[in-house]
Amino acid sequence: MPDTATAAPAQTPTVIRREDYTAPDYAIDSLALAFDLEPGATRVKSRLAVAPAHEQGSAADVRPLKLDGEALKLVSIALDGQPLAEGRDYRVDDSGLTVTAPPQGSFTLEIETEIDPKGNSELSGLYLSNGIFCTQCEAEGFRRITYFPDRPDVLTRYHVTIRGPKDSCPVLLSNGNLAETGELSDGRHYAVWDDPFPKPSYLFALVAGDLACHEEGFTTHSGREVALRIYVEHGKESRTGWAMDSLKRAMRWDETRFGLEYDLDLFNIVAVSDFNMGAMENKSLNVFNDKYILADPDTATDGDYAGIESVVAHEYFHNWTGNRVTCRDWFQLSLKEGLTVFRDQEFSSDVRSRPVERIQTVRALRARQFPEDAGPLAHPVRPDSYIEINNFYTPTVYEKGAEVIRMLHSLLGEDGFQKGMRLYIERHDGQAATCDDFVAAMADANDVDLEQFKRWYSQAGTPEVEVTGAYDGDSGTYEMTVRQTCPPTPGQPEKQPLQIPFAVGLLDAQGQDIPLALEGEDSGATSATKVLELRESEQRFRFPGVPEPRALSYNRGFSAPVNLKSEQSAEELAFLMAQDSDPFARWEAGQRYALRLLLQAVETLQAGGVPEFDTAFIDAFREILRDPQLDKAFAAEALTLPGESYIGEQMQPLDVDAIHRAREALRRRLAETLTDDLQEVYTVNTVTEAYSPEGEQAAQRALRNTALSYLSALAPEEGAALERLVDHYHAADNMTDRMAPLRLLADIGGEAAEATLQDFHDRYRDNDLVMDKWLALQAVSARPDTLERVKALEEHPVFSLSRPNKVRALIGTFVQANPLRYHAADGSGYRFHADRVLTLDGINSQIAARLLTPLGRWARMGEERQRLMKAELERILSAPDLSRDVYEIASKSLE
Ligand code: 0A1
Ligand code: ZN
Repeated sequence: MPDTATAAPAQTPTVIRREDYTAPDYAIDSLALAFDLEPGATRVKSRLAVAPAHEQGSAADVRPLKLDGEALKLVSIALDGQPLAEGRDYRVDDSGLTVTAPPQGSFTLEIETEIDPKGNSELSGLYLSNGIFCTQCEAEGFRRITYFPDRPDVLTRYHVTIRGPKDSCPVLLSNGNLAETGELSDGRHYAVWDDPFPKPSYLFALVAGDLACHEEGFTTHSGREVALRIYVEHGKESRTGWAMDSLKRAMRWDETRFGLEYDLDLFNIVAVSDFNMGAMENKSLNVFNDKYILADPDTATDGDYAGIESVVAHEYFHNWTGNRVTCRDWFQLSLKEGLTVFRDQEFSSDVRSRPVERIQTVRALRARQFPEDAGPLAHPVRPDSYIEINNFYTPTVYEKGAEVIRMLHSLLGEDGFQKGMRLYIERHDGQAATCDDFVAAMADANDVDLEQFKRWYSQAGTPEVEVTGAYDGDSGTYEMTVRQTCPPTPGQPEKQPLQIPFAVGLLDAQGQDIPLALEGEDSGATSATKVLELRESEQRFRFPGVPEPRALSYNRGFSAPVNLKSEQSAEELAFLMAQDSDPFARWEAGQRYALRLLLQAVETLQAGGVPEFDTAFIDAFREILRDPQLDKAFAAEALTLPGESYIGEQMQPLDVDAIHRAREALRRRLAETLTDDLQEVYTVNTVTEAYSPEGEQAAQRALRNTALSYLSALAPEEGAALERLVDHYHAADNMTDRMAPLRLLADIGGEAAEATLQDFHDRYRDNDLVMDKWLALQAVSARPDTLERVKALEEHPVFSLSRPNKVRALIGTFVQANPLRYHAADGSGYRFHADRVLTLDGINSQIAARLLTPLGRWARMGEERQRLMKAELERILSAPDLSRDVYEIASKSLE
């Protein structure tokens, strides 16, 4: 609990528990909705066909009908045509409306509400984004549109009429098929949409506005002609090509790899500029943040293109994993999210470089999910309780959830996994299912026992795996001892051993894989990589008939989301960096080696010394720079040092200044020693052909810009380095090459940097998404005056606290991605952070709560910073009218 000195909110918010789940009392078989759109006062009429879902032997068994509702004005309510009276027939409170004594059997309920899309700054329910009406109903936004059982296990057929002004809303969209359109008086018109698939309320969507449309077609495997339409604000339509292309490739891939085909004749995407998240999978009407649709070479980086490809695919894949089979309750969120992230990762791996995708996934997992699992907000992939479900759209539910699915895939193999998928869909199509249902389908289809595996869903924390090995020369046997532990997390002091697929390999002196078979296994079963199945706290594995290995390679391909505790010598790491046949493990060896050097350098700096770095490490870097065979995208990853936040995770207490100085020192040392090689790589990787966001040329850009980054470590003393950055910027014909030097310049500062930043601003001042980049690269700058600059940028006309992309770009980047300046010793970063969270909470509580999480990591800091951070959390908690969202994060952060 929070410190007793802090005032709890007037009413402590209710905790919702998974174990309290009960099935709904009523089914809503169909819902007719009619919207009369007005920005400040939209009328919503609904007609619900209600059927009891509980035993009603007699009238005495009839239960009250509870409907959720929030921020609604009730206009009228009638049951089977008879108006109901408040007090006598129903009551309304802050959380909804209850029909106290409904009749026995089925009945019809008609409700009219009034809502205020224009005043809806929470961006949940029906709101206006730059003049466009749009909805966001996941998780619990539908209750801000009308009274309804707003829970995912109530599946209903929707019939939606939208009436609106023709001039400002020529486009009227909802889910399913367009059934009818027509003219009305007073310059208004209407459209009627019918969705044949019963769905939960969180998948409802409505969009109305003046939008441009990019249309193409797709023929499914079985011959269905699907119209694909991407709607955007006028003037943005030329930037929709890549998203359309990605959508088609995703549709084809899902047919080929998963055997899953699209099920309607129309698939719509709408991109809006104000959106709380990345995108949303509403049935046949996906709504997207502009950021994940719009791209052209001049305004989007290679990374942006990759992000669009994967988010478009992700939302499309939800049609089966999320929509056709949905979640029984929100504790099962990872059922759809973990699985769909796994699917989008597989898509990216199949269409791009699998090793590079894996490396990037693991980098992101370590940057976001591992810290969450090690902090006060740690929770299982399937949480046990929540106060506000919006706080659980987390890296754990999404990314660790995807790792859990990936481990099932490793254990069962592609064929076994696909068998499990088919059974899962066959059993649960049209239903609201649970994580247990999914695992049961995988187990039954493959006739295996996955009981222990299920602990991955219930146990929080990142497991630690330690491997020790010994070679017995007499018998030619290598014996590996593997131990697993898991640190305690909030509410879970004791942990049970997990079932872990742990991929290992042994390398001989020439760097060749030694073929491996476990003792007792058929020698025909040898393979270069052996996936060990860990189940106990400690296990031994014996590999007979092998020569003495030179190096041990483990957790190949990152087969399990664990931390490795084993010590390997610097020499062994250097060897693996050069030789490991598993590209992930090869990259990982470099990261571990770098991490070791950086942590040593931190200690040296703290003791007032000058850090030195192994020449073996620098030599290994040189080898990578000189290796013409190496995939360039892989080389770029291998040459990138662990980030400051990740280094900080390995250290207690965290010393942000020393980490920054150590990392800069290593960068500089590498740049000074390898200048010629870096220059060579920089020169030969100049791309001359016309821009394409992928393939060899994107790899070349990644490698060239990595070289540029090292060479910039020679600035500012070496004028040529600074000049190179400015030249690179001006020579660029695409955003990737413009952003790379600008990011470096923003760190260096000075006249050249200011002039280039100004040039960028002037060039792109009218492009909303590019201005987000401009804000972010100033917020992440290592310069000492960054906080002042961030505050000044809040005054820039492009910035607004009610626009999530702006808040994320400027404030989010500062508090999440700039540890050096955020953790300023005087606490100014923390004070600024808490001030903004408090202001934002009155505007958009979801965004406020998500922004708040870095303050919760106080336990990693030294004493004084801990005190400062906790004081800010307490200040937040004692503020009046705190939202449930912020209350939950702030109170848990202080526990
Ligand atoms: N289901 C979406 C993510 C999403 C979640 C919540 C939202 O509003 C609170 C919006 C989108 C996805 O996984 O893409
Ligand atoms: Zn999703």
